[in-house]
Amino acid sequence: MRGVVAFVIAVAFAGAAHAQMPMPMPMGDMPMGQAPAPGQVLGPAVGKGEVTRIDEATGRLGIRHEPIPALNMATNMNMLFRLADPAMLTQVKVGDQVTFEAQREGAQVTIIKLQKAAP
Ligand SMILES: [Cu+2]
Repeated sequence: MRGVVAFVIAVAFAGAAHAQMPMPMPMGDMPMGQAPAPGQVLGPAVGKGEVTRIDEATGRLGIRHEPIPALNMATNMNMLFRLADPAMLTQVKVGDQVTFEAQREGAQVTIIKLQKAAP
């Protein structure tokens, strides 16, 4: 397994070097912006955006959201959020406009309140 992982990383770096471009930022556990210091929690803060993904396997919700400076996310981005309550996954569908409250601890951003935006 280690060998496979090393191989995949080597190929990814080779590809990036060849293209003379940085590796693309993976969606999910690595939201852009500086993470708070260990143990420090940012927020909760209000955000809004559009649901892009319902990930039942991991219990996460993909949202393309507007900037949330209080959570060190200063640009629009499409990312996966943890959910304080897994039942939130069943309350929305892809394409819904939502508002939410989220807090950030390290790289993890967790939605603690989720609401469909008024049409
Ligand atoms: Cu974000």
